[in-house]
Amino acid sequence: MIRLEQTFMNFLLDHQERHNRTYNFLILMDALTSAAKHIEHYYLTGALKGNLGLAGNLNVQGEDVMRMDQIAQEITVHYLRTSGRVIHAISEESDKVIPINTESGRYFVYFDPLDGSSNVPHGLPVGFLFGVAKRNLEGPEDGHLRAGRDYMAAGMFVIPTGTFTLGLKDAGTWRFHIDETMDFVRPTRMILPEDAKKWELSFNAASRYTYAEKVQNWIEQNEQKYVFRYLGSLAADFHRILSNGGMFMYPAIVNHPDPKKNRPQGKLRLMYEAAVVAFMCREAGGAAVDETGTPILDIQPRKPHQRTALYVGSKLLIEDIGRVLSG
Ligand code: AFP
Repeated sequence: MIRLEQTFMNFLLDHQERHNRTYNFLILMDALTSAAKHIEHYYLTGALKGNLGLAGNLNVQGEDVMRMDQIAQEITVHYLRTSGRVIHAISEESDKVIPINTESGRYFVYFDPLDGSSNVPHGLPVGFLFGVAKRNLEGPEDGHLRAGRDYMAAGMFVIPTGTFTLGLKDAGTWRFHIDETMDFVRPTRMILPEDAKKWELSFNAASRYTYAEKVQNWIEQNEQKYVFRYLGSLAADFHRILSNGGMFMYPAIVNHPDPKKNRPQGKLRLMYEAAVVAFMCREAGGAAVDETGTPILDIQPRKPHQRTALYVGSKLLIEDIGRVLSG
């Protein structure tokens, strides 16, 4: 007997019906999964087609744009537009807020279509991360800069591994795998394991002496209890933490020998990186804080590309580091 699985769309349909919701979110998710499959296809054949190199320009953050970043951006905006459900989008690849269906759109989408660019030339895992918030349907629009606690869903595709993880507000975090027909299937509820045996720490170890002293001390006192893993691609590193437990961190850089390289605000972007993983983590029983110990999901963004430090993972570890950070 072959084993056939429930599809993502079927799972979501069931979810929407159980909660008496419209099908609009389903249409949006169809657009996002279609975009991810399309990007995955380009990524898999990228080395052959010369798509894994630089595009020759800088992005809004002043970083080199890869050819794949542009392809992923074009694909995602196309699918969001044709869904007819998105009012505005914020993307790491676009300086300005992207107007999509400004009259009839219903959702705000915050995304990074290809995060982890140092992995691109090697064809190794990158992430397509996104958060979704709903527009105010009654009365005037109340703005597109939403805190993570106001997201209704947040998810990530780890490309090109065929895995998709989605957090649904008050309904858990679920993982899906791509099947032979390119459908995402087999909903599996993700709960961070309480047993610390497999817990991992994930951070850029080469940067540890640039962190605040209290963070360095915490690492020194705790690192030997855990396994260390780091890929340099948030989606891929967080994917492991969700399965095994532990903590991913990208602390503020405050002690760099070259002060110009300090990043007191952190490196990661709040709206389409930190809040996305923080949302999935909360729905899986975990937590996330910034450099002051403030919950990531409570931070009200003041601008689209705002940065933050990030500590995300198993609740006990986040509470522990949170005490150190806020102390
Ligand atoms: P890039 O896309 O510039 O490689 O950044 C990826 C990222 O935003 C995130 O996915 C990683 O966790 C983190 O930065 C890696 O940063 P370091 O290279 O400084 O470790």
